[in-house]
Amino acid sequence: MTTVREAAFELFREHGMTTIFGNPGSTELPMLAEFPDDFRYVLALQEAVAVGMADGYAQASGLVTQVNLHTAPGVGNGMGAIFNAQANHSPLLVTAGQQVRAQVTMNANLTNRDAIRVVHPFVKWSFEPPRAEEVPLALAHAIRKATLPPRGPAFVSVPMDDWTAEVGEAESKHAIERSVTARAGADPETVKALAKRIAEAKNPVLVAGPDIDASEAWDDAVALAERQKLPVFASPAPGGGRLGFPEDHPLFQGVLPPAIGPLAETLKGRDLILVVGSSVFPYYPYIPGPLLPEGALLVAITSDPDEAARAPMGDAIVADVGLTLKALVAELEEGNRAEPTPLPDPEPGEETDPLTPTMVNHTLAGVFPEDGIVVLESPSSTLSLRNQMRISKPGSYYFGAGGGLGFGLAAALGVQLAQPDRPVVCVLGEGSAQYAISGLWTARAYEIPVTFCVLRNEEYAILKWFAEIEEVKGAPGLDLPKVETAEVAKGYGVASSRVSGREELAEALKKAISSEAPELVEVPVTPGMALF
Ligand SMILES: Cc1ncc(C[n+]2csc(CCOP(=O)(O)OP(=O)(O)O)c2C)c(N)n1
Repeated sequence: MTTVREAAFELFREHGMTTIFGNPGSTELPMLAEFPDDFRYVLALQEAVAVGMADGYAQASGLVTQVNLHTAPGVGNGMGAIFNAQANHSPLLVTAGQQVRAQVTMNANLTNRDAIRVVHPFVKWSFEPPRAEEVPLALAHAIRKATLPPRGPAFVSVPMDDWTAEVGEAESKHAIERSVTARAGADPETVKALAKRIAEAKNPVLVAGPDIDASEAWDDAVALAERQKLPVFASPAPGGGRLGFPEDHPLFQGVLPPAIGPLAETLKGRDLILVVGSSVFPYYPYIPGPLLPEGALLVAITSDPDEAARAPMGDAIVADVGLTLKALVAELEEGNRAEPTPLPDPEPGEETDPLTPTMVNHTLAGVFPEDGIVVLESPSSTLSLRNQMRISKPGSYYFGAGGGLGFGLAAALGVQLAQPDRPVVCVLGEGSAQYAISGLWTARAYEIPVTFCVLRNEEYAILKWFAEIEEVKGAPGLDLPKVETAEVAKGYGVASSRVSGREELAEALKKAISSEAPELVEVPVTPGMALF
């Protein structure tokens, strides 16, 4: 006989889930008892940070990742980050403790009274096993749900007295040993038909989305674009949590605007729009217009049946992105279209005092290591960073596709833990940094050597920009004077500096990037949007 806890940890081991993120309470202690030596527990001081770290770790490692939360209030604190993980297609096993079974019906203190419903819209599956013996089976089920396409969070609530219950072989051994694979290619006839459409199109375009990166299919996307001389756009930035195509490639034409009208306008004159690994489209804000330019056909390849079903226009093929790209390349001959004009080199403009966000991103690009990774949450300068840095290696860019702030700082820690040999630079607006600021403590406590670059513009710049678009006048709460992020970092034990001028910034970034400890560099910048 073995206990639920022994069976669960064996199951986690089997799936490589030996890093667990969390914030514990009394209801979670029984799970953590006699914590095995081959596991590591990463403590966050607030649950949104625990979930955000797990999200970054899951995406950057490709492993389903557990985050353990404290019954109802812990789950509540983590909800915004669970929403983000769903948008990021991040495979998470979210677990939460529950009262002992004998006290659930009477709703004793800390009972998660409707545990299954609380997280419901943000997870793929939500469950509380009816018997302690079924906990390993439920965890195995959730792990599979999280990893099957589309990947995303799944939730299990575990009554705290379950962990010491005994389970027999029937409930544990088979659950642990099973494997389920789901990389399914598209129907060969469908691929042939699409290849023919591409070959015959006069002015086709490829839109590369985040799931190309998650499917490790950069080479296939490049092979397709090069073979058919397809101009390539990145899917709109708000939903583009990862990059699907090298942004310094001569065929790369930029990031699509995220609103309906401007997006269709950008693709004007195209007769075939092939969207790969993205929803169609992650629109925001609402700027109406035609969904497609006149005369254009759209075909999306996605592993997410929901993305295929909810798209307002175009055809869709639900299949593994990488396998389908490979199959398409095999069907296509060299195209002889004229290649598009490459994007001009990024221009940072003049050095100002304070620096523009564009100059900050340009300076970062100048000192950025070959194998560096950017985690970005600086809303008003997202496009500027993309343009100035032109990131061109897979697995090198993470951005919260859900739009819930707090992802950036937390996810950077998870990404760094998953990729310990690659330098991680986390670029944050000073407003965004505050949503997960206690993550700085985790960075210091676990010696996670992320470089945080915080842009201080003393405002919620992007909201002022939205206010203009929405014709909102006189809204309060959009200014952010005197948030001393560098000082706050010191309080958490993280070395920090406040710099001004290009040279000082470059030096500080170089030092922080090469340091084996986390460091934070705060740089005052001009207010307003930075689009280039
Ligand atoms: C959890 C959450 N709360 C609020 C928002 C709304 N919001 C979007 S951008 C933004 C301002 C971010 O400020 P900052 O990081 O300083 O970036 P800036 O716009 O100045 O570049 C806010 C509050 C959000 N996206 N997520």
